[in-house]
Amino acid sequence: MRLLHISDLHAGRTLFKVSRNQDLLYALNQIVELCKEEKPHVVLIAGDIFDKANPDNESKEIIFEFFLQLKELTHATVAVSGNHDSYDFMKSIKPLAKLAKVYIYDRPDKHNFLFSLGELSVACLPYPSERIISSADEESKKSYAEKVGDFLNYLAQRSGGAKFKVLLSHLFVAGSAYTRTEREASVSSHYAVEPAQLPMDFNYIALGHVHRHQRIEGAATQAYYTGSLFQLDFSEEGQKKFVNLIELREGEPAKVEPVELSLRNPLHLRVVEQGEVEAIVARMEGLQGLLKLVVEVRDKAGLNIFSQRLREALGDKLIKVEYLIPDRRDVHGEKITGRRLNLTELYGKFYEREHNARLPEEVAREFSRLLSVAEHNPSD
Ligand SMILES: [Mn+2]
Repeated sequence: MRLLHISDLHAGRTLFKVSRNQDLLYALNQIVELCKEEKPHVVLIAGDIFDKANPDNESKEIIFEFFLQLKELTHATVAVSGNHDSYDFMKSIKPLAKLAKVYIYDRPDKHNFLFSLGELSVACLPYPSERIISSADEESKKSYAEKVGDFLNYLAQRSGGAKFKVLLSHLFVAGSAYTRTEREASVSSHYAVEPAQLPMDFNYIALGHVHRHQRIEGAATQAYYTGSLFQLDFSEEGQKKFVNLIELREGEPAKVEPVELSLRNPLHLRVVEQGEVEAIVARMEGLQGLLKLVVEVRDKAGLNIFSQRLREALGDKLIKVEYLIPDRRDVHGEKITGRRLNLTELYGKFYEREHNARLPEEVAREFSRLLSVAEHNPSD
């Protein structure tokens, strides 16, 4: 039995008002080709299919077209809602999706959670919102994470006697060393389910929510986040993207093979000093993808012309320019204050005051990266 696990498609995602649907299409085409070659019996989609609760028409077209392509290549696709998906919207597309052999589980449901196909059963836990989890277990004073743990056990106990059992869910599991930025930005420890709470009854656990590909350490069975299909924002700069091929054989642990996706637009964040536009452009020329520049301002008066020329030279590749203005004083040594400073500038000033040194490029870069995580919250 062969499965393909993908997650976090985020159709309709934008970055500084630039649509990322071409990046998504580029990934989906690779997934379709992979299905042609590897012929998985079932495709698992672990949530965040759409980026917004009310998806735009283009995004719906892309997803429905993808579903139709999968219909020809697999026996079935099983999908759960993520925290970005609207339960009601996902419910509304269920009947038509079924015609494409895509079986959607729109919200946590103790009666309707099990997908079965031959030797395989898939227990589905769509994103367990706090509201739904509390109403399912009103009496209990347990924490959110404990209630989700109970829900998982309930599903494990009722997943029947199929030869191969898989859990498909969109939730946050604590304890991975590789998810710090995502976790700090978008999920608190309150929402973190411990790896030990993942039931051992499953041959494989297909997860969505965290955008970096990783295996869950400390889980009793093989549990993976496959992560987003393309770099969603600058916090994911440098990250490679994957989907998982899974081979299930009786009496053996699942064989998991991550398959790397190529990226249409890798993201790049660079800090540059205001100076010769041509020199900066030359440094950026080799970069394929989308670029955000943080400019250390040297000549405020020339800034307009500078950024205009920068935009002309770099074109659509440049999607955001931020300015870092150093502390300036007038002839009496008084600070010149003009417009309100942005956060990067404020941090630069803070750093200068604390360390009596100019903000180093690496630190500025890291600050800008963290800021971009916060601005695009919740990116998971
Ligand atoms: Mn997501």
